Amino acid sequence: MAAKVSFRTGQGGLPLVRVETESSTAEVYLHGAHVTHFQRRGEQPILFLSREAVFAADKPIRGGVPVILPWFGSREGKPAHGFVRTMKWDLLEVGLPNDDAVRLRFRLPEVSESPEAAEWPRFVAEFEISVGYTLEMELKVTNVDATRDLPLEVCLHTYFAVSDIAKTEVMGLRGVKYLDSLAGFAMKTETEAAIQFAGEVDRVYINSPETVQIVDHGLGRIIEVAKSNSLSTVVWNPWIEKSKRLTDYGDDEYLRMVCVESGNVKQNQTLLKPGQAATLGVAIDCREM
Ligand code: TA6
Repeated sequence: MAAKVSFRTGQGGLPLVRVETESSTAEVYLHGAHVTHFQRRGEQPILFLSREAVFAADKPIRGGVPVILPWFGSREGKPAHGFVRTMKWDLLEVGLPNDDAVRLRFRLPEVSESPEAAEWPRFVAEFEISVGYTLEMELKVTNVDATRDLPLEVCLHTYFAVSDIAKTEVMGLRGVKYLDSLAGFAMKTETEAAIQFAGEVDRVYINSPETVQIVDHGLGRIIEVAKSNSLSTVVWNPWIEKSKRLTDYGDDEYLRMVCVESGNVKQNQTLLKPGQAATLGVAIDCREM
């Protein structure tokens, strides 16, 4: 079958782009240039989307791939994880390089009406998504301010679907230093070859450029998260108590997801001089065990 791209009205009346290729389907909302769905034909979805996710112009979507910039995490009096994930991005280009791939290129309008954007050095962002047998994403941020340097944290905050968190392991981070968000961002070192989950985990691994694997023993599959120009990896599962506190997230949904996020945050943040750009790439693949 030839690849197909269609434009639809999604949840909350928000516009989305639906992609259908020979091997997969995907959906991307213009709101936040937010990938909410990626699934290979005949397989379980690879991305997790909360059944309680809110689709509204002023709210981030819970699940999929939130695009996080220009800062990561919470900041006093500001929206957590920056302001671009609730902005409407423009779809600039749709490409069909072959029968089994579709390329979408989004651009963030240069200035947002949000007060946070106005005070920030001017920047533009472009987000290219390639949908096929794999899901590949590339986020480019350029400092277009005349004079000011742009302090930049960037992250593709990807929510992955798993069969059962108790049968899930994250591999590839042994020996890597991380900030433990649950211990006041204390610096620790990962000792496990396979990270398992028996409670909330919220860790920012720094200087971690390597590919990370999500081993799903329940589904008998391994999701591979390969990165380019990304030194930070965030691993997060909210577990029970935090799940209950999140209004856009089912109390039991921690059982079927894990976030493995790719970016440059905390000690890996960058400073872009006027005219400089930074590009972050993530490629998501999946194979049977
Ligand atoms: O990436 C981990 C994290 O920073 C967690 O601390 C948790 O806050 C999560 O992001 C979700 O953040 P959000 O603002 O989307 O609710």
